[in-house]
Amino acid sequence: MSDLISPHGGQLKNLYLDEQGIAEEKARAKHYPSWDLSHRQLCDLELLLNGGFSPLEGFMSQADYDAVLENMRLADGTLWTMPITLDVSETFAQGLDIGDNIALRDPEGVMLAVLEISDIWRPDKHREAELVFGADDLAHPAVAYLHRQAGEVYLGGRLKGIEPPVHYDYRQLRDTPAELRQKFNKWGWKKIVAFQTRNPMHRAHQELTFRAAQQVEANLLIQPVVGMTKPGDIDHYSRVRCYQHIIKQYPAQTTTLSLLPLAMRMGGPREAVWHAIIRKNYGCTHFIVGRDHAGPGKNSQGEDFYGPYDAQELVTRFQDELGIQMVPFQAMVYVEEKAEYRPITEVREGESVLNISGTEFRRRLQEGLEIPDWFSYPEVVAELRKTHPPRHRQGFTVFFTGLSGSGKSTIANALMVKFLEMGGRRVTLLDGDIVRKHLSSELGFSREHRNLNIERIGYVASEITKHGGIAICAPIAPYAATRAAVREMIGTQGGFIEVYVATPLEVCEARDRKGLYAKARAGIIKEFTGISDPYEAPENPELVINTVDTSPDEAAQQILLKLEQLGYIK
Ligand code: PPS
Repeated sequence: MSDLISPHGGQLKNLYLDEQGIAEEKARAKHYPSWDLSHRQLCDLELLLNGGFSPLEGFMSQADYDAVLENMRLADGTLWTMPITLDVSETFAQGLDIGDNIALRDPEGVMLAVLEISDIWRPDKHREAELVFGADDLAHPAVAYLHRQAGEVYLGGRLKGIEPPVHYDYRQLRDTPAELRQKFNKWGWKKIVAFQTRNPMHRAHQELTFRAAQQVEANLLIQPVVGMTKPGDIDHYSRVRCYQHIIKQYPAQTTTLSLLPLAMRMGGPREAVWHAIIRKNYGCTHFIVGRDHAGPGKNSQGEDFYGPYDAQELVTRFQDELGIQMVPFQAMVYVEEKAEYRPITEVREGESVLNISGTEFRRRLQEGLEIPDWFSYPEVVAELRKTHPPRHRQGFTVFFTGLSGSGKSTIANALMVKFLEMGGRRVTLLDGDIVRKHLSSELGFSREHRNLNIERIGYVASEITKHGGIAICAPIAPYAATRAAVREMIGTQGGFIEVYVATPLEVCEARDRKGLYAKARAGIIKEFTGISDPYEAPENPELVINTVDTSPDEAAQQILLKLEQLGYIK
């Protein structure tokens, strides 16, 4: 382990062991308990080991954690605003002691580092949420992560690095802090202004970054986050292809692109200070902080978590001790008369200003509407259109739910035929009976088995949807929570249309086409939905159909009209 000193950015930690150290740790590791790192922990580990999080030398001790929460400083007083902790489950923590070593592994089981445990504690997560993110509100992605995903126990201690996490994507665009500093030295770059982003860049971003670089007479580093960003963001593969187009818009030799494997917390002001420290570690002298830096959006009351310039204010407060200079920026807008971008504060009276918000931009993508040239570059828009086609070219799932004998399968079959007649997308029918034969033949009708059955259907349907096809599912799916999970899984891939076939139990029972209700009443079939097992009716389905007064043909038509209204068919 060594500290690298460089003219760029001061002291840099390097927590990797030398060859001999690695061989020794590997030999000892067979006796160590192993912890499989989550995606977020993998991101944190990478930046701890390569010095991106200098001066940290491991996951935080309880003293550092408390000091960061209370004072935005480590226990020794060094400025640091974000807790970097290793959360594990109660089960894993049982039997661990201070002084123990644990092997930290990637999802394939490769040992990346060893943690020498110095602290074990159970954090008060409500306090952490309040102090770090300003609100214990699940609408904040990091608070939701804290309560829903993070383990109950934190382990602190020094790290001994074995090897960095592997990345197969965009290897030529990934640099460690030491590598980037070396490049800057080699290129003769003395002043470097860094730009952080988690979104595709359009003209306004190009203008803003270019002006920032001009203003401080510095070279420009575009350093987008490719670790974890806000749930729902555009995937980093698409974004990086966009950045590769954008980079050509700057004068040659002045600007470079490098990817940062950071797991963002969307922590606004605290996150801005943290980002600045990281950029200093990467050898930058300046850092752009714009409007609503690392903002998480609205809280559960519909209000912004942070003010638009809170981040700039907090960075200003620590400016003297940060060791990197903030370049604050106002929002850029397009001045129509002048056909140019300008910070909003420099717009003169009478000038008309054009702007397209992120939400409006996504809507236009989704609906295949025009995106004007003044807003973005045609190459960037084309790239995003490839991975985010308009709704009428996306896949979708029609998910029927309802009692046995309610008419789900009949309507599903009628609907499938209509889709086939229309052509365009491939169609797969996942009927209850078909699925139970091919995917779930070993399952019965307990709550656990039913849920498993629905999860399997959901998984297959999400794959079909992802690939642009149509999945029609027609299980009973009696439990609301499982249906919600399926909606969530499929909704990120394309459309999800829940159709509640609300035929009353008496009607289903009177029809009793398979003779199952009679058997259920006689107790021959146990756990029968509606008779001896529950059915939780959907509260907000896209469509409700009662087959008492609706024929299968009419029902199929209603669904087609709903799909048309939502934009999935055209
Ligand atoms: S679930 O709850 O969604 O997993 O059920 P599903 O896979 O749709 O299977 C329902 C079909 O299985 C037959 N069947 C039963 N249904 C409900 N409860 C019990 N105990 C039961 N045992 C067998 C029944 O024919 C259902 O078919 P449909 O098409 O719904 O009538």
